[in-house]
Amino acid sequence: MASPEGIEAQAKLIKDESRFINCGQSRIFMAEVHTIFERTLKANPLLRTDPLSAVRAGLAQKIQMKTMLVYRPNKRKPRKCGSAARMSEALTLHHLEYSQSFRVLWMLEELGSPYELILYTRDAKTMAAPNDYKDLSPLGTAPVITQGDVALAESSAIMEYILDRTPNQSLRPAIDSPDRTRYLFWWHAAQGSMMPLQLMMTVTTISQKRLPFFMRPFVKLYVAGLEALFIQPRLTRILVKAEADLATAPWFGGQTLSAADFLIAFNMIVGAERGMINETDHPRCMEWIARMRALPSFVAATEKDGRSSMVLSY
Ligand SMILES: N[C@@H](CCC(=O)N[C@@H](CS)C(=O)NCC(=O)O)C(=O)O
Repeated sequence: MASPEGIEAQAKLIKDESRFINCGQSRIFMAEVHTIFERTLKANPLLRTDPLSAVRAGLAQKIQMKTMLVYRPNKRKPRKCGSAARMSEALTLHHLEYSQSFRVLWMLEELGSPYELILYTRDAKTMAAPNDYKDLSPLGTAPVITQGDVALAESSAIMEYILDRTPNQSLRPAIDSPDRTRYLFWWHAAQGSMMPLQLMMTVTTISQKRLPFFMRPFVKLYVAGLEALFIQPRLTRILVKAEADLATAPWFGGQTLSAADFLIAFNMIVGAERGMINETDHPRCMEWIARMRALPSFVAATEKDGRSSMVLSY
């Protein structure tokens, strides 16, 4: 492990040599600097004795530093989605902390294909995405990716877009695969059925907290009724189905890890962290979460995200 002073010096070094990692005028995220250097040092001991000349020689590139990570976006605004991106243009994931863009980051790490990453922090007061993020995203929401002239929002659209452009990936079962129907079900149920219910829970919880105290008892009653009548029974059925399916095959998409697993992982991890999913009622979901978190791609994505959890606390 490098000392804090060493990391500072290395950060400066990277900044000075920014043409190699193409960070322009942006601030480099310290955690990433540390990671990059630990990896670089491991890959080439020359860096220990003569870091400056080693970086100058372009070794940072030689260790396949596929991801450039900057803290603020460049001011360049891509045009809205619609026109075709050239394959040669880099795909950039604009990642908002504690958001659904974590699932895209995670899948990109699993695929191992090159991408650029720009990190954004939420507005400290409203917890919304910052304005420069909202300007970039067609819906003003996270995730959003850009590639050439394309700016694309919606987690599942983004993931399909990436898979369509990744040769030889195995994250979607083939049309004639016995897993295909199950894959399609969970791919759509994650965003079409489960996430809206989770969002309702989030909205009701946050709004109760923000109400004047004298209104809380009435609203609490209303929300309890809404949860009991509508939200909870639907969520329960989804989780019963998830438990049943995970009893027959290890992944949501069937016998092999699929994009459906990366999509629904966000819902499941949020659910587990908020107590909606637990060991007693959902042991198979919990075991699946543990297996997902053990994937090297999760570790890599967490490192790049720089947060201990993808879940927003409120
Ligand atoms: N269905 C959309 C949902 C996007 C969404 O609601 N994103 C949240 C983060 S989890 C967001 O952008 N929040 C910040 C904001 O609305 O300003 C998707 O999957 O992309």
